[in-house]
Amino acid sequence: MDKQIQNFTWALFGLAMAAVLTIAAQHVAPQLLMAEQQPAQVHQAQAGNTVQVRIEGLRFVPDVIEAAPGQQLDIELHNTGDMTHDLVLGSKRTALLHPGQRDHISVTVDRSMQGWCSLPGHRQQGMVLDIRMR
Ligand SMILES: [Cu+2]
Repeated sequence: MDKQIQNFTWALFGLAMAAVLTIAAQHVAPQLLMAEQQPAQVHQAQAGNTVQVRIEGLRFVPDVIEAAPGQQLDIELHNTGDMTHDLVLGSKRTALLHPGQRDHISVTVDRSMQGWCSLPGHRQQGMVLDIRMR
């Protein structure tokens, strides 16, 4: 083979390998993160009290809130991470929160439901908040 064509072929091969590794890393990394995830932190919501929820990395803490059916849930969300996040819960959603920002939402819960962060990929990487009935 001509030397130039050979070099070009190797360069193409290198690019293809880099692309494959990049795609593989994007698909495998979230699973590795999930595997290392800490156990759920459960909070018992009491009527009339605001539940303080922090964002740490790609996680809501607590990430499980137990409430009574029909209870009004007041959530104060504090983004302590270093990326922008929000929380979608039922028909409500917080503002997009930059690092350090807070917002408050109130939702009346009558069934178990799941909230999540709407930023691309965050929900898929486990950024969810489970509301359970007790
Ligand atoms: Cu997020």
